[in-house]
Amino acid sequence: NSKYKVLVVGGGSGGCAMAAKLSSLGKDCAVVEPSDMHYYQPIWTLVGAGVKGFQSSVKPTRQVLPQSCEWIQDKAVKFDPQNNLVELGSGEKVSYDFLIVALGIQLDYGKVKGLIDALEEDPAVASNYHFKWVNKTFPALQQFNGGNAIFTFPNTPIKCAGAPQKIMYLAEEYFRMTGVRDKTNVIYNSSLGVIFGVKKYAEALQKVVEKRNIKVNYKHNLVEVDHKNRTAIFEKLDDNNKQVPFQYDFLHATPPMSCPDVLKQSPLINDGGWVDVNKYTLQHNKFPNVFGLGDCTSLPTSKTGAAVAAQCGILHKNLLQVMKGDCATPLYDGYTSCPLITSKSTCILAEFDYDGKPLETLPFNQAKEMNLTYNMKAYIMPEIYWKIMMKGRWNGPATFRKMLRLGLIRSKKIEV
Ligand code: FAD
Ligand code: UQ1
Repeated sequence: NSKYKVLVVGGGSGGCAMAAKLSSLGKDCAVVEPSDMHYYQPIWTLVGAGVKGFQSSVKPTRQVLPQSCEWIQDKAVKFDPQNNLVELGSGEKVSYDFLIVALGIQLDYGKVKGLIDALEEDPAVASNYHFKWVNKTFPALQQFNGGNAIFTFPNTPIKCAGAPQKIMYLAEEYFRMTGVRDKTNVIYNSSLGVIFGVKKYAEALQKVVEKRNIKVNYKHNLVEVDHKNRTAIFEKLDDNNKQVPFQYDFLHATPPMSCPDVLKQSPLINDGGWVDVNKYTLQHNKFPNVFGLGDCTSLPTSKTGAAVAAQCGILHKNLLQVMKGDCATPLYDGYTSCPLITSKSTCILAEFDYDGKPLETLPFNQAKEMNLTYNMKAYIMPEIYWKIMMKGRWNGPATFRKMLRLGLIRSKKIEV
């Protein structure tokens, strides 16, 4: 049985970036990651819309993980933090001095009755959230010939809370291009009661749905798909969960999500079911040699890769301090970002903190649909991800934000 100074469990966006930051530890750092392939999930929105190829989202894990660290290609099946042990699928137990938990969020497609069958069998049902089913989205849009195009948002926290509506805007634009928009109802059925959680961007998106003639039904939660009858059944959360059927001709489903089962069964989670970390330091609330990162954690911010980037910088500093025997002091402000693509050439770039206060990088109003922010999302972010973040050198845009603000204050363009 092996032992490592730092064990990282999960080698996705967060795990891989942290392993790169810790490369000076050499083989004293190991990453437990079962998948051969590493996916840049944020580009799946554009894969679904036929703008980017799926291949642009994939690289072999071996190429993405730093060569310095040990890659344990297996999954964690049990966490035993009292004894500093993680058990692997192989039965091996790995011990550690410090643990970073970065397992991401689990996609619970099975919780919607008939959804997996529909995704497997009905060409008109797709889901950008899964590496397999994201490849169905564009062919389904191409085959669509009018009728009801329905987009769903589940009744759980999800990663990238903007993604369920981004694909809708791209599809709506595509339907206009292919000439079927006139005979199409574009319908957004969301479990939430608002279009977006931050007021500034919600107001802007509200205008977008109105301008684009999109029908939004709030408090509608997808519970069943009967693909043989092309019917999606929603429960109305504000009307005693009354079930209402919707006929669909295209369905984009965002599945319910939760913390991975292996964590739910461990002592690492809180009552809400997420890895129980201090929201400022990312250190575990019960096990001080454990840190949590990204989508599997209790951090009360929107779950995104951009948030993970900012968290990595804080976690790294705090981990080094705790390794030296000091307290964790650098504090995470909850920074997160969601590039809300509204067409093949425009984007609303939401950036905000724990309080839902906008924390915008660029020196102009990012709630406006802009081509610049679309280009950042489509062309610059993937480069930042593969070439900077995966090398351990991207802690989010805070430095640029501060530099730009300072520059503008000096030239008296903005007041503080
Ligand atoms: P992940 O990157 O998901 O990594 C988790 C890793 O853990 C995986 O590699 C998995 O194989 C591994 N794992 C799982 N179980 C085990 C186990 N038992 N043992 C060991 N390893 C395990 N973010 C943005 O910032 N901007 C966007 O525009 C954006 N758009 C998105 C669009 C879509 C369609 C999707 C799906 C996501 C989008 N995101 C976006 C979100 C972003 O991809 C995630 O928030 C980010 O990847 C989270 O990083 P993570 O390290 O927490 O989890
Ligand atoms: C970001 O940092 C990031 O990580 C690389 C993303 O991709 C996952 C993003 O989508 C965004 C928007 C950011 C934030 C960065 C800037 C420059 C606004």
